[in-house]
Amino acid sequence: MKSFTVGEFIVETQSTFPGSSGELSKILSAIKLASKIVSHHINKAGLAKEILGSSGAENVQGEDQQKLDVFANDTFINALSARGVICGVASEENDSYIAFDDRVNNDAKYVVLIDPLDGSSNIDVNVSVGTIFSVFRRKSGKGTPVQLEDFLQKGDNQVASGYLIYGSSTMLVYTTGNGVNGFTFDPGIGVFFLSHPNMKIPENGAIYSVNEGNLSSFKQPVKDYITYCQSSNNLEDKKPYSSRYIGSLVADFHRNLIKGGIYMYPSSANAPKGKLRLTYECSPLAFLIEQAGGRAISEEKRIMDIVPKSLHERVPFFIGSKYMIDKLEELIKSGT
Ligand code: AHM
Ligand code: MG
Repeated sequence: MKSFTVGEFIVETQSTFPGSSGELSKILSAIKLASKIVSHHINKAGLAKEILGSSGAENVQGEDQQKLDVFANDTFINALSARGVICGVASEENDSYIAFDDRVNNDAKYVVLIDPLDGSSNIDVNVSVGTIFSVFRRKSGKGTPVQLEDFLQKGDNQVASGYLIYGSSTMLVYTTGNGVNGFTFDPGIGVFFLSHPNMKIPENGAIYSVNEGNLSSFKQPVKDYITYCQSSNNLEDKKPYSSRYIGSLVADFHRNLIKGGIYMYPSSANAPKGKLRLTYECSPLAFLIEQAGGRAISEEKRIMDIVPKSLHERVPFFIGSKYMIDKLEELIKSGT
């Protein structure tokens, strides 16, 4: 079988997008370049003390920014603006969106939303982290300054989404609405190769991923679902599910995508809307999981149906294998 690089794969599949102008390919190419730089930096983190630790600043949500958060944010934004293919970007690390107002960028039709380094508090302990991105067609007219409404679109409007996982190897996993494909980075050659074509999440799984430290303040149906996961009635072999929680969303998601499982970040007393951000984390992963045959909900609603009211809005988040989400939803709907 021919071993495709990301670039070759994009060219090969471009004909499946009617009216394709090559702009989306250039966006993916910018993301690919930035991810190689970030990946290289992350790999050096244990050796270079100037890379590790807090930058001393907080982001808009009052969370401590790591030095690598700032580095990854600048690297992705610079790579995206340099290509002249998007008119603006919104990042989890910035208060507001950035409008690229030079003429070339202003004529572009896409915007990007990005979480440049998710799970960055794990870097100091050598645990996998990730980058999550999503691409939308702008609503405002070409040639005019990008508007907030361009970024506040429901997940169903996504043109592409994906993530980078900086793990035992670095991988790019993305969708443009035609299935999900995964590419593994070969650091010797500096190229991503197609390693996981047409990824599908198993319809059922045996892994649940949730921060159980918050269990006492979850809503009753979620508590009941966790009890169900821990019971001996789940699988044909009558064993409880395994609990696996890294605390790094992309890593937990990636494992469950491959093996089958459910990831949950429910609402709790301290976090009435959960922790994760609809725009930068939940929507892009929801697009991916649906393309891979799974489901993503926020209690009663499908994630992809929710129109964000603000850039940094949080939602309770449940994502994974179809039958596992079905079971959770059944408990939520019956209001146990
Ligand atoms: P971040 O965007 O500030 O990195 O936070 C998101 C991370 C996710 O990667 C992870 O799943 C979650 O926060 C873990 O939160 P908790 O420590 O509350 O379980
Ligand atoms: Mg994040």
